[in-house]
Amino acid sequence: TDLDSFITGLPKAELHLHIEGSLEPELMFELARRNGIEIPYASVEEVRAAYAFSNLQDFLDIYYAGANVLRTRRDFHDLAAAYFARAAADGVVHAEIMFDPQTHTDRGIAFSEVVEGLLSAMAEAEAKHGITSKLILSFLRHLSEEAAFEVLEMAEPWLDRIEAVGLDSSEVGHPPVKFARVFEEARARGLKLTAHAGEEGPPEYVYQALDLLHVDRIDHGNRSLEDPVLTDRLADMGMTLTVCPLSNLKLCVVDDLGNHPIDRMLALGLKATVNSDDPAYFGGYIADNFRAVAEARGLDQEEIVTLARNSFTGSFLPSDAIAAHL
Ligand code: ES4
Ligand code: ZN
Repeated sequence: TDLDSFITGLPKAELHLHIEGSLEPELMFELARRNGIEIPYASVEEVRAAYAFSNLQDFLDIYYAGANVLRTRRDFHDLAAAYFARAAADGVVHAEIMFDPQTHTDRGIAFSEVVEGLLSAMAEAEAKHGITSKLILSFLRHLSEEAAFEVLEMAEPWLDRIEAVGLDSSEVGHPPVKFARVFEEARARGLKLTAHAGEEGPPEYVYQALDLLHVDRIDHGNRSLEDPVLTDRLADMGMTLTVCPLSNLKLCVVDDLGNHPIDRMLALGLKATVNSDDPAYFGGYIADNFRAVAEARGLDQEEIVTLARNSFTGSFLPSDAIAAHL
């Protein structure tokens, strides 16, 4: 359709993507076979049928189990290569991808295997698809701050190839303040900062991400809208929110895409972007997210263009590269 080709043809940056969340069932089976691992599913259809979630934790349990098939540098390369090919087809020209090292190092996989596999796929994607990319090392917030410090130390030899740190996993009960010191350390090392906040957690967690973590971006941020003072502050400071519509639907952050706040966010002056989060689990890549929300909320071309433009101005690219994309 015209809307499809308009969305796909619009150059976009993806700012909120968990690479482990791009593991499609077909590749999960291939890696299980290659690595001699048993998985609790008989078919791709059975895997997809298991992807019905009523909240974030429901999803996380299945997402961490799925990641068990990822073992070698080649596996991480193949995972990311498949994502980049799919993203390129959707008109993504720049991607800032999160990875969860603790999901792998806690299973005995070396940090070097994970990061070298991802970096080689990133270099290949630039040559093959012209996609530029950056890595965001995300700490698992259900684990301790001490464990996060250990990851940062493990990452030391690669810090020149890691753009930012992030904070993900189970939000409620694990407020940003728990990671204030490790974020301070990351900032001192010149890393950019982002954190999931206000996905399931209250507006208070968004305040903490701003005031205690000093983040450069907020991942999700939906629940900020419950607090008009916070909403005004985010708008005034030009804070980028990396919103993920199909994720919001699948994790019951919104009950229906017809009630998704994406256009209300723009109308309130918030710098919202559209992203895919965990596309293999939530039913779509970035163009699917744009299309779903454009149809459900009746977005006009100007709103769609604003969302795409925000993805570049909200990226961690240097200002000359941002200008070249606008
Ligand atoms: C995640 Cl949607 C979401 N929220 C929090 N943590 C995550 N890790 C992967 N996807
Ligand atoms: Zn996320």
